[in-house]
Amino acid sequence: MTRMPSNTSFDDTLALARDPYRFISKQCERHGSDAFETRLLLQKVICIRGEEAARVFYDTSRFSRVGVAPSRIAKTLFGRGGVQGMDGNAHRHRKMMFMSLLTEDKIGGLTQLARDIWNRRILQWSRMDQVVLYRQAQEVLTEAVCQWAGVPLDPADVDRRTSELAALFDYAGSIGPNHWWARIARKRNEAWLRGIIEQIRAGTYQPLEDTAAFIVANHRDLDGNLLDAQIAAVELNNILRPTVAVSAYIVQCAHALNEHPVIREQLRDGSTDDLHCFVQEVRRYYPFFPFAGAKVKESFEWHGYHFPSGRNVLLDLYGTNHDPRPWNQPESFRPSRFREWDGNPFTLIPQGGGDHYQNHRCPGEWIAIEQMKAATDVLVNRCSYEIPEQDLQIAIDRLPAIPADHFAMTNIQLLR
Ligand code: MYR
Repeated sequence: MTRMPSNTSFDDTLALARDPYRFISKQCERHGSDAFETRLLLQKVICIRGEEAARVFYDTSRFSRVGVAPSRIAKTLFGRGGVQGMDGNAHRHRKMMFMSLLTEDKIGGLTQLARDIWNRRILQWSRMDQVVLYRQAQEVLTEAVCQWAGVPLDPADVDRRTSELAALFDYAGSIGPNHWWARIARKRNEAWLRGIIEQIRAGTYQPLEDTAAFIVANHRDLDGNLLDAQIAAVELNNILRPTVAVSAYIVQCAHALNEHPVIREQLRDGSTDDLHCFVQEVRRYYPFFPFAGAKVKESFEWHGYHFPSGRNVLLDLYGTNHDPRPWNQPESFRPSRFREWDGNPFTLIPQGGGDHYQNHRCPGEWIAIEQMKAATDVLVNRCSYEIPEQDLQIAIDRLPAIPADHFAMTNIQLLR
C-alpha cells in the first residue's frame, strides 16, 4: 500500500473557501498525485480528481451519499430528504421520477416556453437604459420552469419567487447574512411548494398530468406510499432551482461570446452542431459546481491508496474538466474540440459524471444544455446590445463564479 499524500495544515476549510474551484487541483499538482488527504470542517477528507478518480467515485458499490451534504448546504442548496442524499434502489426509484420528466419532447416544451419569454423580454429591455443579464436570465427561467412544471406563478410574484430560488444556489457557499437569507428563502420556497402539493392531492388544484407538479405530488416510494408533502416540496424545488441556476451558465455564454468575437460570428445563423459545441465548451471551461461529495461505504484500495470506511471524499469537478490528460490545452476556450469528442462520461463532469439513471449525475443536464443554446441564440441572433464599462472578470472565488458585475447590457435592440 502507498501512503496517501497529506496536507500538513491543520485544516484547509478557509483555503478551499478562498479558491473553491482550484484548490483541489492545485494541491494535486503540488503532491504529484490524483488523491490527497486533508481536513475540512475539522474532519478528515480525501480529495480526488481526474477521469480514473471519477470512475471510482461513481461506483455505487463503493460510495454512499446518505448524510454527506454538510448541514449548511442541506439547509440552503439541497433541502432535506431529497434525491441527493439517497442510495441504492431507493435512489434509483426516485431518480426515475426525475428522468420521466426529461424526455426530448418535454425538454423541447420547456425550451419553447423560455424562448417566448426571452423574446418578450428583449422588447422590454429595448425600452430600458440597462439590464443585468444574470438577474434577467433568472427571471426568464423562473417563469418558464414554473409554467412548464405546472406550478402556478402570478406575474406579480415572479420577482420574489426568482429571488428565493436564486438565493438557494447563489448563497449556498456564503457565510453571514447571505447564508441566513438563503435559509429563509428555502423555508419560504418549500412552504409555497408544499401548499401546491397539498392542493393537488386534495383535488383543489389540477395541473396537467404530465407536469412535474402532478408527477411529484403523485409519486409513490418503493413501499407504495406517497412522499411526505414536505419531501415532495423539496423534490419539486429540485426541479425549479437547478433550472434557474442555469442563469450562471447563460452569463458565462455571454461572457464567452464577448471574449471570442470570431466564435460569435460563426454562431450567427450557424449550424446547430456549432451551437452544441459552443455550449459544451462553456460547460467544460467555465466554473459551475466545484466538487461533489460522497462517503466510503466499505474500505477499499485505489491505486495503492487506502480509502477507509466512512471517510468523506470530494471529487474535483472543475479540475477534472481542466485536466490536461483528456483535454488538450484545457485553459484555452475551443468549442471545436467537441466535434471529435468521444462522449466519455468521466472526463466532462460539470454536473457530475457516470450514468444519469444509476449515479448522482444531474438529471437536468439536458435542460441546462438546451437552455444555454436557446439563450446563446437569443444573444447572437435575436438581439443586439452593447456592453457598458464594467468588471467582466470571472469572480473565481464566488459560487457560482460569474463576471463580477453579473454582465450588464445596454442599448438592446430586437433584431427580427
Ligand atoms: C443546483 O441548484 O442544484 C445546482 C446549482 C449550481 C450552482 C453552482 C454553485 C453553487 C455551489 C455551492 C456548493 C458549495 C459546496 C460547498
